[in-house]
Amino acid sequence: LCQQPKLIWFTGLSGSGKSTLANATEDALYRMGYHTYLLDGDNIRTGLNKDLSFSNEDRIENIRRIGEVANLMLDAGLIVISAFISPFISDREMIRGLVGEDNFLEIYLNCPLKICEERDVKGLYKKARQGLIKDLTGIGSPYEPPESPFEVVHTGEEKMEDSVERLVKKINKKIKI
Ligand code: GGZ
Repeated sequence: LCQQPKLIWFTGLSGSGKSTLANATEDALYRMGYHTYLLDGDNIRTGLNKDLSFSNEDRIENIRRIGEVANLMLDAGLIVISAFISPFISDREMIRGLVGEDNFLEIYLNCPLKICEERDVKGLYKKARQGLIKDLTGIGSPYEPPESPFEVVHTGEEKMEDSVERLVKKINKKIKI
């Protein structure tokens, strides 16, 4: 194997930039020759987990299944990147335990709710303020930030390219042989 399999776990609010950053990070690692796979809403919540809602119970099940899938991919030797809100500490800690402490690189996208709400790419925050969505994370449903993540990115302040460069350097030290 020419890489050390790791699970790079992005967590943060909707609109904090998880997908963008995860995609750019994967791109950079791929160009460095690493064999990567990105798990995100586009390939999980539309397929494997399309039966799940945004209730607490279903979010827990969502993250549990993603953890199991990621763990299989680690067995296959991949660098796995995931981009889910994953709002609960207990679920993220469960995955850390599942894949092993050393293999779990938790990256917290720390972005004020106010900025996520101003971006409101999908109009979800507006709908939540109108009462049309009751369980949007940050409004009607909690988000528990990591206590000691591998890295924190202030996506409301730092330029995306700078964040990616910093992350990739730090990740590279953990995955290179
Ligand atoms: C949170 C929601 C909700 C509710 C739809 N709460 O910004 P997006 O749109 O593209 O990404 C969000 C995505 C969150 O799915 P996750 O699987 O990452 O969530 S969790 O880890 O909590 O299970 C958002 C959209 O789905 N979305 N309704 N009520 N996000």
